[in-house]
Formats: sequence, C-alpha cells, structure tokens
Amino acid sequence: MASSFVILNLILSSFLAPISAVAGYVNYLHRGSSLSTKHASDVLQSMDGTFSFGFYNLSSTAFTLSIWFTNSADRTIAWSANQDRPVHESGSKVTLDKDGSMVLTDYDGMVVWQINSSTEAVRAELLDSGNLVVKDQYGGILWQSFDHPTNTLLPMQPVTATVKLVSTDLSHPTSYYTLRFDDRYVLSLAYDGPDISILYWPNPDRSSWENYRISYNRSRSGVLDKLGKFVSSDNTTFYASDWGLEIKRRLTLDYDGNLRLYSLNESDGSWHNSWMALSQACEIHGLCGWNGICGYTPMPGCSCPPGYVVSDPSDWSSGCKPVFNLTCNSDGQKMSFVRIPETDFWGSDLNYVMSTSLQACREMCLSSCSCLAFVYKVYPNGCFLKSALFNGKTVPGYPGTAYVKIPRSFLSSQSQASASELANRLHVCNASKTQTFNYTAHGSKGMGTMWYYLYCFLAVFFLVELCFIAFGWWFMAKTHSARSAMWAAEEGYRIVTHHFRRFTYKELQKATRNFRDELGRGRYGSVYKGVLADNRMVAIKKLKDVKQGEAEFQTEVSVIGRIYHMNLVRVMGVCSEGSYRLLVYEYIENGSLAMFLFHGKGQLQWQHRYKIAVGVAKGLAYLHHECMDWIIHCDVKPENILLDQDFEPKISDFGLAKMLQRDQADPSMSKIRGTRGYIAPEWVSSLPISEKVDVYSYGVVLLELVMGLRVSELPANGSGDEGAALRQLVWTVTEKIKTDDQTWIDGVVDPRLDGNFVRSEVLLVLELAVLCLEKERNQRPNMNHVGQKFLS
Ligand SMILES: *[C@@H]1O[C@H](CO)[C@@H](O)[C@H](O)[C@H]1NC(C)=O
Ligand SMILES: *[C@@H]1O[C@H](CO)[C@@H](O)[C@H](O)[C@H]1NC(C)=O
Ligand SMILES: *[C@@H]1O[C@H](CO)[C@@H](O)[C@H](O)[C@H]1NC(C)=O
Ligand SMILES: *[C@@H]1O[C@H](CO)[C@@H](O)[C@H](O)[C@H]1NC(C)=O
Ligand SMILES: *[C@@H]1O[C@H](CO)[C@@H](O)[C@H](O)[C@H]1NC(C)=O
Ligand SMILES: *[C@@H]1O[C@H](CO)[C@@H](O)[C@H](O)[C@H]1NC(C)=O
Ligand SMILES: *[C@@H]1O[C@H](CO)[C@@H](O)[C@H](O)[C@H]1NC(C)=O
Ligand SMILES: CC(=O)N[C@H]1CO[C@H](CO)[C@@H](O)[C@@H]1O
Repeated sequence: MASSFVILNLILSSFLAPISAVAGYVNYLHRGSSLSTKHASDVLQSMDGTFSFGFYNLSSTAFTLSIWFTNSADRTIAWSANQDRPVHESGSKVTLDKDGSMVLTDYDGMVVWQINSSTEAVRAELLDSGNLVVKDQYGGILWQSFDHPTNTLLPMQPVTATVKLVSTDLSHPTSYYTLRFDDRYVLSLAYDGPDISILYWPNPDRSSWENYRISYNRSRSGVLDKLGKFVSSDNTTFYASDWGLEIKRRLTLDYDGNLRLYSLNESDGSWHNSWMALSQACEIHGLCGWNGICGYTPMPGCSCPPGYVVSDPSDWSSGCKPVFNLTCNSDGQKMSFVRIPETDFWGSDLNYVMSTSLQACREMCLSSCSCLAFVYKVYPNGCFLKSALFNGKTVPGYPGTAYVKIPRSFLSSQSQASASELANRLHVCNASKTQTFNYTAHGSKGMGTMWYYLYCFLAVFFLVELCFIAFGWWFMAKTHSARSAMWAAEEGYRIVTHHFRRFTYKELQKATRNFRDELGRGRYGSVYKGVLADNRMVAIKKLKDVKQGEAEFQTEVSVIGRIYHMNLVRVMGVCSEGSYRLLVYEYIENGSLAMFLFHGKGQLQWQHRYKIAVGVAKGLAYLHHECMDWIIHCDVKPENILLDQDFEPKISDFGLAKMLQRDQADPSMSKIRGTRGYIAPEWVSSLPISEKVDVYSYGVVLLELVMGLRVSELPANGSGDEGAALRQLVWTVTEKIKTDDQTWIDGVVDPRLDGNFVRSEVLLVLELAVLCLEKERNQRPNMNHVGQKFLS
C-alpha cells in the first residue's frame, strides 16, 4: 500500500516537474523536482503573491537562494539560504530530492546548503507569511525558514531562545551586530565582535527594571503581529508608527547595527521606516572600532583621538591605531594627556573612583601602565580609568571629559580631531572581508587556471540605501514636527547617501566656475577642477560621445559609483541632464603617474614606484575579480594612474569603456580601444576581450615604472613593426632574468634613481612585467596572482 503511494507520488511529481511558466507561478515544489538558475520562471510565489522564492540574481553570474518581497521595487530579500556563498549562474539548482532532502547545488554539483531531516519530505511550500515550509507526507512540518532567519523577521515569525538575527548582508559580510535573547533573557542588540561582545540595546547603563524589561522569563519569545505591534516575553513592546493597518512589514537588523521596522508602500514598492531601536547612531557600539570616536557634525561619523590615525580609511569600523609607542614610565617616557570634552569611552573600565579630583584621577592613570585614558565626570565627581578605548562617543552636553594618554614628546605635534576626519565609514567593497569563492574555470574556453572569484555585493546595500532615501524624504515631508532625536538619526542616512549623489549641471558649473580650470583632457573628455558647496575639492569629467540614454547611463554610473577601493579613484557623483554627462571624482593631489615619469613633474623614489606597482595591482584585481559586474578597464596606462599625496596610486576611468562601448555604432571601432603601446596583441585579433588585456597593459606600466621611459615609444628597430621593440625588450629581460648575475639590472633601471633602489624588488617587478606581457593571454597571470606575488 505504502509503496504504491510512493509510486503514485513519483509519477505525479514527474508530471508536475519542472515548474513551468505556462501554468503561472505555483507556491510549492514537489519531491523530485527542482528550481534552477537557468529558467527565470523557476520561482515559487506565495498564494497572495507577496513573496517569491527562488534564485535571486546578485549579478548576472551570482545567485542566492532567497525569499524576497515580490512587490518591493528593489526585491528586498527576507531570507537567504546561502548569502555568504552564492552559486554560479549556469547549472546551479535546488532540488527536493527523491530521498526527501532539499539540496542546493552549485554548477559543479557541490552541495552548498541542505536541509537535514530524518523524515522524507514530499513538498516544499511558500506560505503567504513568507515562510518556506518543508512538509512530510502527512503535512507535518519538517523544516521552516521561519526558524532560521537571516537578518529579517517577518510578521508572525517568532524570535525565540534559539533564534538570532545577524546584521550581515551581502555587501557587509563582516558585520557583528546581532539581535537575540541575552543571558538574562532580555531581547537585546549586541555587538558580537571578534574580541569583544557587548550589549547596547536596551540601554546598558540602566537595569532591566529601568528599561521596563522583565528578566528571566523563560518563555523567551517575541513576535511582531500583523498590525505592527511587537511584544516579547521580556516586555519589549513597540509599535509601528503606522500601527493598525495590515501592511507588509519587515523587522530588519540593518548592517549599521540598528533594528528597524519597515512598511511597504505597495503603490510604488518603496519601504519606509516605521520604528527603530536607536535614534542616535552613536549609541550603537563598535561603530567606530577600537580607539575611534563617534560624533555628530551633525551627521554621525567617526574620528580618531589626537595621536591616533584611522586604520583603514575605507572602513572606519576597523578603528584607529596609535602613531606612537606607549611604553611604561619606567623607561622615562614622559606621558601627557589630551583632553577631549563631552566624550566618553563606554566600558573597558579599569577602575572607578568616586568623589575624587581631576588631578588625583590623572595621577592614578599615569601610575598605571594599563591605563590608556580616563574619563572624568564633574557631577558626581567620578574618575573612570580605561584599559582600552572602545565605543568612544562625543555627545554635546555629555557631562564627562575624556583624557587620552599620549607621550609628551608627541604632544607638540598633536593634531586635533577634525571634522574632516569624520569620514564616511560605510564602504561598499572590501576584498579582505568578502568571502572567497573557489570556482574552477568554468566554461571559460579551457583556461586551466583556477579562478578565485570574490563577490562583492552591492545589491542589498543599494536596497537599504534606497529605503533610506525614500524614508528620509517621506519622513521630512510628512512630519515636520519630528522629534529631534529622530532627526539626528536621519542625518545618519544622509551620510550613507552622501557619498554618491546626483548633481545638477548648474551646481557643477558653479563648482568649476563655469569649467574654467581644466586639469587635463582624456579619451573620454576634459577634466576640470572644482570645489563643491561643502568645500570638497573634486575633479569633474565632462564626458563626450556618450549616446546612452539618461536612465541607462545613471544605472551604469551608479554601479561604478558604488565601487570603493583605496586604489581606485572614487566617483562621488554624476550629472546627466539633456546632452550633458558629467562624472564627479574625488580630487587626487599629485596628478598622474605619467606627469612624474614622462613629464618631469618631480622625482619618484623607488619605494614610491614599488608602492604604485603594488597598488595598481590591487586596484585591478579588485575590478577584475572582486566587484559585482567584473570590470575590465581597457585602458591601463600611466595617464590613468593618479597619485595621492602619499603616492598611493588610484586608477581612474574604470568602467567607462563599457559605458561607451554600448552605443558604438561601428563594431570594429568598438574593438580597438586602449592606447597604442599598451594594448595587448589580442586586441587586433578577433578574440573576445578578457581582463587579460589589462594584465598586459599593466605589464607595460611595470616596465615604465622601472625604466622611467615610455616603453611604447622605444625606437622601432628597422622592422617598422610597432610592437617589435617592446617584444625585443621583453625577450632580453626574460633572458637576463634567467642568468645568475644581477648587475644587468643597474643598466635597466631609470638613471634618475641614481642607484637608489632595492635590487630584489626591481627583479620581482621585472619578472612580473614579462609574465604579464606574455603574448599568449592564457599564459599571463591574473591580477590576483600578481597581488599575491607582491605579498609573498
Ligand atoms: C536580475 O534579473 C532581473 C530580471 O530578471 C534584471 O532586471 C536585473 O537587472 C538583474 N539584476 C542584476 C543585478 O543583474
Ligand atoms: C545540515 O548538516 C550539515 C552537516 O551536519 C550542516 O553543515 C548544515 O548546516 C546543515 N544544514 C542546515 C540547513 O541546517
Ligand atoms: C512593560 O513595559 C511598559 C511600557 O513599555 C511599562 O509601562 C510597564 O511598566 C512594563 N512592565 C514591567 C513589569 O516592567
Ligand atoms: C513570560 O512571558 C510569557 C509570554 O510572553 C507571558 O505569558 C508570561 O506571563 C510571562 N511571565 C511572567 C512571570 O511575566
Ligand atoms: C506610497 O507611494 C505613493 C506614490 O509614490 C505616494 O503617493 C503615497 O503617499 C505613498 N504612501 C505612503 C503611505 O507613503
Ligand atoms: C614603535 O616600535 C616599533 C617596534 O618596536 C618601531 O618599529 C616603530 O618605529 C616605533 N614607532 C614609533 C613611532 O616610535
Ligand atoms: C581552490 O581549490 C583548489 C582545488 O580544489 C585548491 O587546491 C585550492 O587551495 C583552493 N583555493 C582556495 C583559496 O581555497
Ligand atoms: C581595499 C581596502 O580598503 N581594503 C581593506 C579591507 O580591510 C582590510 C582590513 O580591515 C584592510 O587591511 C584593507 O586595506
């Protein structure tokens, strides 16, 4: 009897699978059937259409298995099975196996995620609530996505003792914020960092009682109801500002550590914020990392105390590091303190002494090696010695003053924490923070290399940002009487949106004083110096020959606008009005590498040249392998490598090739881009262009860095063939490298260096250069390998 049931079931499911678009969307998946990345129609939809389940495209090649809001404009993800390990475009699928388990496999059959159950599942169903349930033959629930939330809770999805929201999303894989019941059974927001774990909501300075929480209620559960009220067993209660309406909502722990409740506006698919846990961004712990200080100017931002510098400008949450060495008094190092008013460093208390004088407090800190700072509160007189600086915040009116210990010798060169340091800490892509994926070269024309694809996903960042903009506007328009607390937080959204914005033509005209100060002219148009209304210096590029429509152009630019890497020139904004297409770039002080190498702008020491070689490799590796929509630069040359005041290279003009290619009417024209002397041999053949063309150009740049002359303009030796001189040079260097004697290097290196260089480094650069200049592109290393060579 049972077996015939199974057979019937199998027959049925083979008829029902695969899901086809013809029958419209269904909300279930039968045993034996699967959804694949191949068919866009392979999506389950809840009966009422609110939620969809299937493969969510992060880019054209990377997918996650997710549940998303069908009707939100940006397809906001509510749940993801594999957000830290997306799968490849072709051949990935999720199957409800014959043996009853649900398995997500990558293109190569590797199991990325699976549901473990001892009982056979016969059906997976997406419910109207957004819950994906896997049922057995009796309709019992074997597994449900509601038990495994990612960063979002949906209405009626309980948060329980075993459930934890984690703020990590696709673009912020290392965010340490969590929402969970703490060990007193109070629902809390916590910073669960690698070396510290602290709760910051509800207010950690108060007892549970004072926070209106009930501790140690063992039920440990809470739920948001359909009307927008959240209640949990610890008496955490809050209401959506639009409470009472049955709207689609989500409660999301955003990557910035704030818990927010959003409502969907179904008419335009936007989200607006209807509640948030913390209205003051600086109350969120860990925002500015170790030694950092959060403050409002009035936008929330981070700064470093005097004597400290930011560890990673692209990521303020990595904090600040001291530029001095703190040794103990025993060796005679004289210590002093810098005073930072209205500032506290929460936690890390070494000692607390009541009713003491400032002088006594100071002495106490001086006499203790482990005291890094103290906070002195005037009323009640209190002295807090700090063993570490974390959760620093400057709040106007705060009744305490922080005194940070630094060597006296250092005090003279002290710099004030300036508002300009309150940089935008929200970065988009950071290679070392993203998950590494290991794909074998797949379908890429037999290139035997291993590819390390690192994805950096902007999608979710983009969604959140859109929400913020939408909310900001909605909120300002709607409630002018907004509480001031709300305002400060709203400013926080502006800083998010601030780093990439649309400009009007008028604004840019004004910034450049009607395009008066031309910095240079390039392939894509002229560049002008400008000063924005907020006094930031920018370089404004007026693009020519962009025939793209406005919308298409904006989309394209918003992609490059979200790329943020130390070695890439940052695009701060765009203007697209009528026929005008302008890009606003950060201003890079030192101009281009070409000016230094070929136009006598100044001396470039070897150490700078080496730094440039490494930096450009990192920047290119990033473009090629780490960002969404891998970008081929197509025109790597010293003119497009800008240098900041520390000679850190920044690549400019990336992403433009693609943009301009779109509308090239003449396909043969679109093929030959790049600059003579830097273009790889395959440009002129009919091979499709791959990122290896950039590797080739990079090889030329390496040679130029070493030799200090335009390799592309080497006198042709008789044959008249343009590339011949370069090939000859490459061949010679290749041969020389094989020999043991290294004196030949002195003859190759730029004479302007006057012998001041590190021979082993020069050798490494030359070795890489000839590798990159391999005629056969498959023989060239990829930029990740080049980067690794520099590190090893
Ligand atoms: C994902 O696919 C949709 C349609 O299938 C498309 O409109 C969208 O641009 C794609 N998104 C990305 C990031 O590729
Ligand atoms: C299933 O079990 C494997 C190994 O025990 C585990 O790694 C995986 O996370 C489990 N999957 C789910 C969805 O719980
Ligand atoms: C529960 O919370 C409400 C308001 O949020 C408060 O009025 C009430 O006193 C709290 N109950 C307890 C026992 O703390
Ligand atoms: C504990 O929480 C449950 C569920 O919210 C509630 O019914 C119960 O009354 C609470 N117990 C106490 C002692 O407050
Ligand atoms: C929803 O969006 C529409 C169109 O943008 C707007 O007119 C309406 O006011 C919005 N509704 C809410 C509740 O924000
Ligand atoms: C700090 O100490 C390290 C190693 O002990 C040394 O390399 C570095 O130069 C010192 N820095 C300063 C600012 O004295
Ligand atoms: C990638 O996979 C290959 C073979 O499976 C392995 O040898 C290599 O170490 C992996 N690389 C990384 C970075 O995991
Ligand atoms: C490109 C970039 O900014 N990379 C940084 C990523 O974060 C690590 C650690 O925080 C830094 O060391 C990198 O410089």
